Amino acid sequence: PQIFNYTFNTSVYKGTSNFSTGLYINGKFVDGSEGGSIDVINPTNGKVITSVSEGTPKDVDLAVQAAQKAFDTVWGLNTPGFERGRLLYKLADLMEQHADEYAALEALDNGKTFNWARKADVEVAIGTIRYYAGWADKIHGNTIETTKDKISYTVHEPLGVVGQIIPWNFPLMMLAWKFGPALACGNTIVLKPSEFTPLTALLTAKLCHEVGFPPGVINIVNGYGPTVGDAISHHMHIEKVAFTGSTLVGRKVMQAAADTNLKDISLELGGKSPNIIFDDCDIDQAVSWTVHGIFWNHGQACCAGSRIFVHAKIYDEFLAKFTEKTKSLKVGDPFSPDSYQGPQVSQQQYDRVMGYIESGREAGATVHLGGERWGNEGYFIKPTIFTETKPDMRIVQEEIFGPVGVVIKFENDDDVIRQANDTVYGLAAAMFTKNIDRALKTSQKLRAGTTWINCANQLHPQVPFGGLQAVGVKYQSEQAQISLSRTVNSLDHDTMKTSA
Ligand code: TXE
Repeated sequence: PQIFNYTFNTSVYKGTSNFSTGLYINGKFVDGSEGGSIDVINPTNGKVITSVSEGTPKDVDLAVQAAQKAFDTVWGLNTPGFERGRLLYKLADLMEQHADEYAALEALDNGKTFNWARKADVEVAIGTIRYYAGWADKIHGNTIETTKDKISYTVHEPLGVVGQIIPWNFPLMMLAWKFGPALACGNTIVLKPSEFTPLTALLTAKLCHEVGFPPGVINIVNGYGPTVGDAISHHMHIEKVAFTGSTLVGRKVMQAAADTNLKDISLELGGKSPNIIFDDCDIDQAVSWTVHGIFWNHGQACCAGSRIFVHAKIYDEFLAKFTEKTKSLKVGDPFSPDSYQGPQVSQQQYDRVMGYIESGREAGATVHLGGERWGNEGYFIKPTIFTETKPDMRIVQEEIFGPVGVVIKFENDDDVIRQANDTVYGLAAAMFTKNIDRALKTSQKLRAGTTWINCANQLHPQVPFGGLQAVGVKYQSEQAQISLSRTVNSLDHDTMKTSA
């Protein structure tokens, strides 16, 4: 396989990257069985950065065989939890040494800004691996009294070989969310990164090799969804698939499980999260978090607060301040220290988001701000605000997954709860109010896995993340979770620091 050898010479990061672009199977970097390759595109200018080896269903088979052998001989019940934890801690430490390089690769490959990648994606990824390292030797069963003469006991056992299919919006963070729990529990892995953003997964394969995970414990097969992803979800010897991506493909993964070995699945599929601005909030704080809620990561976040409900009494004031703050967001080069927003990840996503903007216009909504491309190369879209929408418009109902928010007026608490719950999704919600009673009552009535109060998009390894309805189910743990974050935080956009 080829070596990716790249020198970053930017104002925020100078350094080199050097790793194989092959598939990582059984502890070795190899070419795909048919010798194919996939171009990796820089979304800032549409040019090819490098290419990676393309995997095939046959390579998935080889990876599953290696993973099964590792599970049966050197991992799973053969390796005590503290040893699995030790390797995971070592991986986290090594990732930390490469933190800036990781952020630079995400900026290059995905288009997210270096600063946000460093403070959010990379920090959360390292924190996640460390968090699960700590769990590895603390997974216990129960003893259960039955009759006078007997007891029963339960043990938690790893499943075996697990498949993991991840998207392009948080390439490293999604990998960490999948790797951490699976490895801590003793499973072996066949992971497919997104064909759009494979680079940080390949750097991680190199680091896992250095850490000394036994061959076969971790396997990475680059490739396309309909070939490699499909082979993973249909594989008879994969016991579980953890998938994050579109609802369309989530259904296919579920169907494939039903058609084959009824493997376990976890799906995390997206959202259209409400962001509620009550009339008793601190407006400046609400504006700041609302901007972060919808425009962070260029709107490419499953929990993005894309439906912004504002109480009629403060609608005009909020909209004016929200507009002003949005106008101040700097769009541009992901490596520029003052950029807030870079390009969308791909031509495909650019077209998709622009299509939604067009559909909003055609349906009669008002483009209050933005609504057009930024610059003349790459996949940049100006932060966009729609007003005067109707509840059944596609821009109100469907996940746009771009920097596009809709601002909707409401009259009272019942009205906003009804509107907020008028969705097939149920991943997250945010609200802004100084009244704790209202906050807690409203959060109980919202159909959302996570509710943020006076903050938004807060992700912590120790807090569960998952949702209801068509979002998908069960994440990070085997139990469905609802969590309410009741912290009151403020956000400083310039330093990107949050404080309690
Ligand atoms: O996702 P896909 P796309 C949503 C978001 C976005 C839309 C489309 O609304 O605009 O989905 O994005 C793999 N069998 N989210 O088309 O195709 C694919 O290779 C098995 C929300 O890029 O679902 C990639 O690795 N796997 C989401 C992964 O699925 C298949 C993040 C996700 O890509 C496959 C991403 C198949 N038949 C998109 N076809 C979130 N929840 O954050 C594709 N894949």
